[in-house]
Amino acid sequence: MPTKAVCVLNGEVVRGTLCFYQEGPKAPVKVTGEVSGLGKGQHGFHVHEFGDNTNGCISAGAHFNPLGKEHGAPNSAVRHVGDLGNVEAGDNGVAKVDLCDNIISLEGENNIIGRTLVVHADPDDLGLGGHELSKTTGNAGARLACGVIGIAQI
Ligand SMILES: [Cu+2]
Ligand SMILES: [Zn+2]
Repeated sequence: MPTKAVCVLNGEVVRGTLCFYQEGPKAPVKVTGEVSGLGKGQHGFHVHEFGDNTNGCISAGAHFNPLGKEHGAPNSAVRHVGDLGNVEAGDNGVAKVDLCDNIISLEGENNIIGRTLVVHADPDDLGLGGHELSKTTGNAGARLACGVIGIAQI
């Protein structure tokens, strides 16, 4: 059975809606949608551990990392489950998202439903920046907007 999930990102300026679609248990998850209100360029894009926005995006905790790995690029063998890399905004501040990921899932151990999607102020260096935060957060800076990933209507 295919599964669908949705996330509405809410920040002071940054907004967005993302859809998640998975054909079956072992299939990749397709992520599509749009984020607006961004500065031009790349912005870190991750699933964080908790679906908790009590004190804003900071309550979402660290990157979703059930296997205790280091931070990395989406296509790296070493990555957090929640590491989706970057989204890139154009001159108009809008990032179109259209990616497919083999690690996140909408069921099982890597299930992201009920966790928080975060868009950051800065680019995610994908673990390669040599900064003290590169191996934990990609040094992606402040959390501009976030939203809990929930089960979508069919
Ligand atoms: Cu993040
Ligand atoms: Zn990470």
